[in-house]
Amino acid sequence: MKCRKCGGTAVLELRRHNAAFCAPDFMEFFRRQVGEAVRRHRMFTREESVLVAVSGGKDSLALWDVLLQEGYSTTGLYLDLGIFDYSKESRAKCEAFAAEHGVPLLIVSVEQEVGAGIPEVQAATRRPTCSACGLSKRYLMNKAALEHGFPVVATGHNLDDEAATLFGSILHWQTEPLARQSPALPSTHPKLVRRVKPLYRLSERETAAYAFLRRIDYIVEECPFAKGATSLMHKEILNRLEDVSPGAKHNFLFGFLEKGRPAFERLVEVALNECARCGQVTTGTLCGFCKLADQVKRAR
Ligand code: Q46
Ligand code: ZN
Repeated sequence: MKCRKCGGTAVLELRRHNAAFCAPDFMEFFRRQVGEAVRRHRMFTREESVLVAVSGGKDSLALWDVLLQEGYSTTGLYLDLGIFDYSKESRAKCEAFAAEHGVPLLIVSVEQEVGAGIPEVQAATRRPTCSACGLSKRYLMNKAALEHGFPVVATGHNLDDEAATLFGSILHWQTEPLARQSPALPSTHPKLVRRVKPLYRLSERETAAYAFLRRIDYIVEECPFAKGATSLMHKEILNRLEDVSPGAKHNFLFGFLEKGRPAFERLVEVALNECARCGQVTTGTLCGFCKLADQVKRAR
């Protein structure tokens, strides 16, 4: 197998691009894909400070690494979810990465903000764990960005994550998530910062290869609550499709973004208010996070 660019020995074959690359040319390809995502969706400029949400996993640390290499001004944000040893280890990976690169890392603890870590929140609210966790993460990312003056939060979602989310939303024809699914969500309210996903053009296999080649020390174990999650099943189904038809995932997601999403956007119109208690954006009177915190308080 030869590298498409230099003709040297390739280390990675990318069937959906009908190409193979040696290590340096693959990393160049990876950086270019991130650059293309940032430019195409006007995610952020070189003058802006970007808050990068990091979980200690390969995707978010690879994202932080690329943005640093490309000279963007970044700060990491680690949300401590209080999920047993998984949170301790993932936090240590983020702290080590920040120290190694001499970059700032903000740490926000869910326990301090909600009154309990995610496992107790789940027990108190009887909501599916990932739903309580996802709600808390979105809220705390936006809050941290507002408090520290960041106009934009970047997350490490990759092509596989995005295609699996799309697949799940389509299975149930969830119009609101379909209207919102985008590599770059603009700020539609002064208290809502932009949310962007610069890795959406790169597959999980590619971010893993990048992290490996860059010798990034990340947490390999998954969150214990990820086991049996439907999103993993959707990923598996899409991987089987990809095996027999390279490029299927890419076409599925990119086709939707180009042709499907605009139609859903027109269907959904939401009026945004400020939460009566915390002042963050909500569609009701009290935001979902404040309701969650109330439930936790009552259960204690
Ligand atoms: S951290 Fe939270 Fe994930 Fe764990 S509880 Fe579910 S949503 S699986 S990315
Ligand atoms: Zn609130």
